[in-house]
Amino acid sequence: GHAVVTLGETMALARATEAGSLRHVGSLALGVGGAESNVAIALRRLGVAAGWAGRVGDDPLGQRVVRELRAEGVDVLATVDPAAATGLMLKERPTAATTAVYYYRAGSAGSRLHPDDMPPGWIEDAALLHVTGITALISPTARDAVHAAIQRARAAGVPVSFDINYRSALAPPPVAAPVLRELAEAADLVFGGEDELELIGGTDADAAATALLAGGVAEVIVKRGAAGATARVGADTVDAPGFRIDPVDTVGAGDAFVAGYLSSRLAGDDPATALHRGNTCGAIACLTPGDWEAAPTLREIERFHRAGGDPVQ
Ligand code: KDG
Repeated sequence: GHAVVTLGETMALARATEAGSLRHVGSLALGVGGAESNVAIALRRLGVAAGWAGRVGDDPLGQRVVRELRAEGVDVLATVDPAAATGLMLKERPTAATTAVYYYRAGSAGSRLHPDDMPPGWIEDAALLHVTGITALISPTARDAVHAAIQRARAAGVPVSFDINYRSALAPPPVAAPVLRELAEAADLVFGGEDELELIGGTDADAAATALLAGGVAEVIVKRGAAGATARVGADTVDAPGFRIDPVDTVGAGDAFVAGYLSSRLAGDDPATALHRGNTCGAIACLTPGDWEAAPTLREIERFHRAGGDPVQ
């Protein structure tokens, strides 16, 4: 079986190759992206078997999604949905240092994900299920699929990892908060930024983490980007610094962080070691354009640290 299984929407991704408004830029580079498949690919780079389930349209972009994920060694369970097109995401660089994202995914094939898309055994035989809040907010059937996946994992004793991954374009905070909170409460590991934890916890990130831990979540990992990350595990709090880099594209860094952390914990490492790997993967993922292309292998991690990989103190 797979070590890690995940489900979600992977879209075609058209990225502006120069800075400027999409009103004016002349060219786009084509690729694919999706938070869950980004994690699956990043896990594969780290030597962890990973499976991804999702829907694609009966179109060339859907074929591109499937080919790309398979080329990265992800075990792809794709349902080809003839009733809708593969979703699209446009990435703009309004200025050299900023990124903006536009979705063309309403009613997409990926958003038509359904609980029946995952056959018996697919989740039950995994070492871990990873889901995100994105999938829960793209459609009612996709939300059902996430809930069904979590229930099946729990029934089979498979640990569940949940990355809050709030995307404001998908639902306003009052709509998203209860949906994301319910999923977090059902997970064993919860990843989120401070804003995201605050969104689901009502007060501040720390109080939200404390409430999740009191409710039975085993680990809450607070992602702080360049500032590093904190793991709350039981009564322990472990902080780890980020690394000094010149970021080119930060989209997808959180996914690489999650893959780094999970791969390390699945290998039996302690939270401090897992945070160090997660932070390293997140930093390296920012060094080239693309949501997942720069996700590192273990050898690239080693090279990054040998080259100086400077923690931010
Ligand atoms: O985490 C990166 C993702 O946000 C990106 O790859 C696209 O899945 C995506 C989304 O919904 O924004």
